[in-house]
Amino acid sequence: MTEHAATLAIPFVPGSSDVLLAVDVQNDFLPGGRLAVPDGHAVVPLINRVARAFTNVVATQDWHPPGHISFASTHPGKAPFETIELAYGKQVLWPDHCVQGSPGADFAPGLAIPHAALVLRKGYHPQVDSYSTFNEADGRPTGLAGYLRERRIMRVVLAGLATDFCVAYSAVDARRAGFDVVVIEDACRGIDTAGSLAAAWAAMTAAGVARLTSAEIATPR
Ligand code: VGL
Ligand code: ZN
Repeated sequence: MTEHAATLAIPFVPGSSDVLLAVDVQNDFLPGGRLAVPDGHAVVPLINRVARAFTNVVATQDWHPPGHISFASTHPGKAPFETIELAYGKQVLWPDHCVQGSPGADFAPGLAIPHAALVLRKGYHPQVDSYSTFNEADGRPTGLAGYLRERRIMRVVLAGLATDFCVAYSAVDARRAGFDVVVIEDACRGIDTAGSLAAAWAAMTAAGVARLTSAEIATPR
């Protein structure tokens, strides 16, 4: 899939057919968390600021049961950041993170998007991971595309953690689902394991994902 991203008018003024998708801004992905994304806390004030320009905001949470298949601790002899082959393909193994109901799964305390109308949780099937907020690793839909279509949303604007996993997979799947897609690049941070960050940007570019910086988004006074 090679498509050219639409040229965006700057300043970018979010409208009623745009949604901001705030991806996995959770304690475990912040410095000090169990799967800390370097500089992950830096996205919080940027997301808070740009979110004020959006009437439609959806927040996502990585939401794993204890003993989830993506946890290295579930696989004897395996260490975090090793990979294994599962029925649905390659799986990176992670430290235990974002366990359902644990403090690490909570939103970052500074995240201020009270107008988020939907909190979408994913990764809750014990045997299936889900980086993408649209489709789990085995392809089954989360329901987000249907929700957005019913709300007459045409364009998905993403920010959050981590650039190379949940943001990138969500952005590419949003394109596949037929949405226009924009990533706010300075409002994301990556994990970057085994070249994942460069691969993610290449996949997003090939899928026709556009990029903006947070300063290019018109924010209300
Ligand atoms: C994520 C690795 C494992 C993410 C979630 O939110 O990007 N990355 N689970
Ligand atoms: Zn996860």
